[in-house]
Amino acid sequence: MHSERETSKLGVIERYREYLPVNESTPIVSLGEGTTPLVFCPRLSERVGRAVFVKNEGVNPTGSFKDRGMTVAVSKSMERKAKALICASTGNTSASAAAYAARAGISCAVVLPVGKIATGKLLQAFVCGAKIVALEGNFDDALRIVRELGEQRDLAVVNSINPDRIAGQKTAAFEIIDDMGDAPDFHLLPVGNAGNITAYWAGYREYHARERSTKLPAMIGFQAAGAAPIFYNRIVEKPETMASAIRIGNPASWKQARAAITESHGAIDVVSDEELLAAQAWLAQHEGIFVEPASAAPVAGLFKCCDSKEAAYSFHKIPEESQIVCTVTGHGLKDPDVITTQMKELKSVPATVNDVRRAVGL
Ligand code: AN7
Repeated sequence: MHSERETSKLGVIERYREYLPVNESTPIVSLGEGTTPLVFCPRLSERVGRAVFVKNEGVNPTGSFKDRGMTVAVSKSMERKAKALICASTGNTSASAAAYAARAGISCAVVLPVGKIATGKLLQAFVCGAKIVALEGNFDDALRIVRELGEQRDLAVVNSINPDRIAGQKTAAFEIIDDMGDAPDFHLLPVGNAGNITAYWAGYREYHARERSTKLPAMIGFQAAGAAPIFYNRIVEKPETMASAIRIGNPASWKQARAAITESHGAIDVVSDEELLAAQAWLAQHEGIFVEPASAAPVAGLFKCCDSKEAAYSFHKIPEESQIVCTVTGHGLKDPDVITTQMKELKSVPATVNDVRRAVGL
């Protein structure tokens, strides 16, 4: 049986076709990405004294926001009859590229910094049949090499330097406006290679220009303290953070991120690894949303704005009636090792009601 639509849920290309660089002859490669929940978070809102919503991108088909851009980048690559896909990645891009390549029936190579990819992401690339290259270098080295290979050979580079990726990712801003009826006042998100902050700002501006929203949010990005080139305004040669997704020292969309921050009257700030882990645990325990460490950055950042006078965007600039959206970019299950190290060993109990009652302690 062949149905007109490939999935029961509209993918972002079908939902936002008129805003995307596709035409009749573009073969659509979709896994039903996008249309992710915008979750009002009552306890988070109470803690910071403002209405906070979480845009949960971890529920995309491969568990991260990358799928929005990948459906467009892979569809366009198929239209251009590319021979194969290639990307550098800190993990999520490779998981997404591998899945969409499998869906399209095209081969895919992923170049990854050796030993620095979260387990779940590596498994995803492997199981989808991608050719995995473990590079003796960091993400920035991987991206440099992939760029060169893309120029030399007939390979479609599906990193966010590919404008089709940014075009797809801007649909997240459209969804937020469609759900809320207008843009929020503040939009907080993690920043690594800076493609996503660029894409959101493009999306917000585009909907605003088409009069789908009256407001434009202030864009506030958060980098890991040990990998914060935009915050410190210099390349970081050896970026370090346990949030491996954003372990990036020389972001490709650096200038565009700066423009988004300046034009939106936003800010860029840093959060420490301890703050990331604390925010990850807090969000899981108080709102039931389990995200990977990098994705906890906007929540950690929100707490910093709230609690610290040193924050780049302290709360006196965020009026109490403000609406705040935090994008959480990837699912917590992608990086189980971070949590496993925090877990105590489980002691077993005999299989009797009394033993279980005692162990439950309720
Ligand atoms: C969970 O997969 O760069 O600022 O190669 O996986 O758009 O780079 C991932 C980045 C945030 C940062 N959160 O987004 C890759 C990669 C998660 C991520 C980011 C990434 P950008």
